[in-house]
Amino acid sequence: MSSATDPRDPNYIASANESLKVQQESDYSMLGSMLERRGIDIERITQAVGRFGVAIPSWGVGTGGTRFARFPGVGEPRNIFEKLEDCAVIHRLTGATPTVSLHLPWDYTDDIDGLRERGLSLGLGFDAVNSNTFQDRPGQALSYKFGSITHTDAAVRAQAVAHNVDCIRVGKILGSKALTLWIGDGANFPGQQHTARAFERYLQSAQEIYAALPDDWRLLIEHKMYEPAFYATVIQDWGSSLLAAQTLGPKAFCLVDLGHHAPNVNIEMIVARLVHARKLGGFHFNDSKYGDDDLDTGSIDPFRLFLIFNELVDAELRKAPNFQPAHMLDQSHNVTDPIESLMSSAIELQRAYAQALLVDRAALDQYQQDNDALMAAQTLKRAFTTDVQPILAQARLQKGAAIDPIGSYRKSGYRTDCANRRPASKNFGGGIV
Ligand code: PSV
Ligand code: MN
Repeated sequence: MSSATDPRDPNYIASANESLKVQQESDYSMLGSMLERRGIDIERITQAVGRFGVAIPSWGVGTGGTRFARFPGVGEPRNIFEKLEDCAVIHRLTGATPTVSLHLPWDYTDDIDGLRERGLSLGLGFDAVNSNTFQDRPGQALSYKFGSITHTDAAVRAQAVAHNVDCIRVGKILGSKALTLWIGDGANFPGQQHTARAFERYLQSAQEIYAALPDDWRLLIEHKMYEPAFYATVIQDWGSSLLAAQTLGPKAFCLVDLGHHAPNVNIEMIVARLVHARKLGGFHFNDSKYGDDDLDTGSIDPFRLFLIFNELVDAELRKAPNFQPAHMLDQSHNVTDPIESLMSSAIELQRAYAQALLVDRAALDQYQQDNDALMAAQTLKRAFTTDVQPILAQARLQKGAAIDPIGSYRKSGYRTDCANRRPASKNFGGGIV
């Protein structure tokens, strides 16, 4: 595609910004004056937002599906190199997604060095590597149908452990610093599995994986209440996850995927407790209405997202020990262009972060101290209802990204160009779990 319309080209972005700049500057200065009256320096918030980044899941740039069907999108990436290309578009336009999180074996390539180089040349780094022992690969010796690292058969466990160790090998070459361990192991029927022994087997296998971690790596343990196991999952909630992280040692942390809880669970409370335990390792951000819906972040319940960020900002400001959560998206896009959904989600995270930074924490403390429930709630609402859009756009503008990422992307014609360059493939990797 010509550089004049290539969304990865800084000149294209600069020209797309040209017509929006005057309005942006006026909106930004108006918001700046309003915030000044509240004792807030807008530039400080803009700088913080500019530093916020979230990793793109490599599997997120393809069209997802449900258990019923998948309707492929046009111009989908067919391999990890093409996925990186799409991730670069997202990062250039938003300035908010500097890293990619890989999923193996979906993203296996013989050319890991080449992949690292390609990432570098596109301005992308690599975040946590996700292992996959929840499905079988063609030619695999033993099946994961009845579990992987918690399987009753030691040989299956060894195979699954070896895969995780291989993920560390790949991640080391790429410059990753974490392995995310999510397993689908569990039971569909009461009695199918000895629940205590399954957890003991988990710890035993996880210890072997943990032993292979370099000193500067972290193991991120991801829990999920159900699916694909519909009666009991081995690491079903943050309790099991925390027990495992505490048993394994200082390099093990808990990862919170927003879609992995029972309906109505207070996720911000879980976040606060994990911060307290010094074991909050990171997030898989997405949104949901019913279960693990993997909808775009902030699309269903932006207030919940804000409340999570309220806990994160609180922890950041009081310099909570061991607090360095990894931010990653984990979404499935069935009816939208994945690039647009991922851009929108990255922006929603920055929005929630900016809003949480606006909370008047001194006032909130006092209201809490005085048991003034109404004013405490109002203090949060005041921050949440502030339209921070000009801050988000300004942070992008300052980084050479787009004032209007989705509008600029649409005008560029990138997707049509991909449709021409990437004929439809039936073999796009990535299931929906
Ligand atoms: C499981 O539902 C999950 O959230 C895990 O993070 C997987 O690695 C990912 O989805 C993709 O299937
Ligand atoms: Mn996840």
